[in-house]
Amino acid sequence: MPAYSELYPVNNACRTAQLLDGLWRFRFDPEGVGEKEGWPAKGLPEAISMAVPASFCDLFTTREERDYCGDFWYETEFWLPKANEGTRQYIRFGSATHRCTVYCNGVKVAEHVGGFLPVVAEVTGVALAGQANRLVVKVNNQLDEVNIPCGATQVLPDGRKLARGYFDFYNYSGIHRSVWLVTTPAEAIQDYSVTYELQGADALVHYSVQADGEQPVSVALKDAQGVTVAVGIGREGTLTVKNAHLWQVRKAYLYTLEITLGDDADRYSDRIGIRTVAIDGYRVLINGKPVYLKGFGRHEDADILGKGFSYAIAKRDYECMKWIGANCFRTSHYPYAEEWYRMADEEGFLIIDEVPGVGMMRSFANFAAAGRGAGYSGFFNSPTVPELQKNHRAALDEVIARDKNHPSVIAWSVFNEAETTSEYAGEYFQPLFDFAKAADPQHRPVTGVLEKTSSPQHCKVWPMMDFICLNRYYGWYICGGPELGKAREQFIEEMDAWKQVAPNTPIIFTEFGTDTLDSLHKLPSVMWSQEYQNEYMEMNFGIFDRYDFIQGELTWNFADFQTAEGIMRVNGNKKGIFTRARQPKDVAYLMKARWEAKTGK
Ligand code: BDP
Repeated sequence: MPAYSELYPVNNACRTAQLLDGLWRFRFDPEGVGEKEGWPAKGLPEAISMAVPASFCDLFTTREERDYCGDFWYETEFWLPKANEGTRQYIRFGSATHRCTVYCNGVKVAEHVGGFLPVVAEVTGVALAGQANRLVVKVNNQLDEVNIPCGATQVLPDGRKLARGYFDFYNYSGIHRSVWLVTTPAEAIQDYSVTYELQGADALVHYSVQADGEQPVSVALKDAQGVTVAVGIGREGTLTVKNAHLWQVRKAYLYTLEITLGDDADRYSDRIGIRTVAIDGYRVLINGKPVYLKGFGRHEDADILGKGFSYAIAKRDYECMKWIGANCFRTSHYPYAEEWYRMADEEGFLIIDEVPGVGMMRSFANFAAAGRGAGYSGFFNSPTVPELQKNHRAALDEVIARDKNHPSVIAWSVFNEAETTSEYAGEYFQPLFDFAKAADPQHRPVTGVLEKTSSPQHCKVWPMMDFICLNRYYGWYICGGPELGKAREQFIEEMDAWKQVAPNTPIIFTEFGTDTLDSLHKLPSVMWSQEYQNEYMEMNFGIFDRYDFIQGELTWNFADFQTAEGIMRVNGNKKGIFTRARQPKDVAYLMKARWEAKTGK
């Protein structure tokens, strides 16, 4: 478990949560002089204003600022009312990409590595009531091979640094998610977890609460009408829910779990959904019933905001995903803002929750190498791998702590397109898979996402997976355009090989797609045209329908998204089913017709 509570901020009689979002002060620090010059205590000299939450990148008008790589600093102030004395106070960042150091009134209060999970800094005793408190954050967005996502930091002839990801999304950076000032009682509820068992029409909810001190804990479970349906006493216990309303795919039902410490010393409430997840042979079961996964790999990505969270964008995205008949998405290639999961809980969407284990193949265009099956760079036999593994494990630890109670989360994805063909990769991943399995109280399925080189014969990691995720681009990176027929044959050949080795393991396609310009129509089709995107999809659907053990199709990508510049990217990756402005390409209607008709297999 991370050293701090991952509980999402709430307001109630015992706790407060105040958003610190807005315009903060900001400056770049290319020489890394901030600490030496005393910025944590004195504040940032010659600062400009900066939106929080947002990526800083697309707010600027020069290339140097947009592509800035190195240290950069944020500053704001906050007040603690005098009435807060006797409480504990925390500053909680939804994320800071990719690593940060937090200072309050000049005192270092937290350091965190990893750009897509919360950072919690306790400021009790450092922040003073009845005065403005200075909050200064140093963030850094360099890439290397010991942190995830992996990449390199190149130094240009003029001395500027450039982040070069071994991955296909822009290295958007900044404070991407909301920042909260949280107060709790001195003795507080720190965490809770729930697991479920279905017994006929009833359900057992096993709960466990972590809290400071020795005070007794009690819990109450309320239904959607606010009626208490079960109560429990003690830090661990089982609630019996008669005639339970199950949380179902695209038909969510949420109960509220209310936790009380002592005689109202602290309270915490959360919405939970009663459901089970299991793999049975080649089927994925939710509440014991098979479900065929339909949906997307996505990105946190939008015009201007970059990777900054916006409820408006998330709302539009859920409406588009509902319209098209989807039921699932993968948080490719990193954990998303917590609000995404809370909304999925409400909408009944399924989530494959991925850590930033991406870029584990040394190449600036590894999507192309991976797509063609040409990748091998000796990535996992480097001396720095133990340090990488430590950070990778920490990300799994933190994401499971953060997301373990979401009914929407059905699986953990440990990596995307890692170089899984060497013995070293097997040694690297086995402990991570074991860890993820053990750390999750619900023991959800654990998986990873395989590129083309990771074939059934050569991949060392697929036997560790509860279901196998494949990214395949037959008809795009392999045999595109006039060779679509050949692509189909090769695709069948590969699926037959999987059938030989793993006929009883579900296979989920987690990527397949074509770059498509919404401006391009062509009869007959050419690659990049909307017509070709349709033909490619029809070919892929034909393959998916041929095999029983294919139990899901999550296409790449929900929407067009920004990447690094390059000759294979036209201002970003255009494999969206929707444009970056979230309007449907022609293929969206094809997918809607298929997904609305397809209820299972
Ligand atoms: C895969 C990657 C994904 C890329 C995609 C593509 O997993 O991040 O964006 O290919 O090439 O290699 O579009």
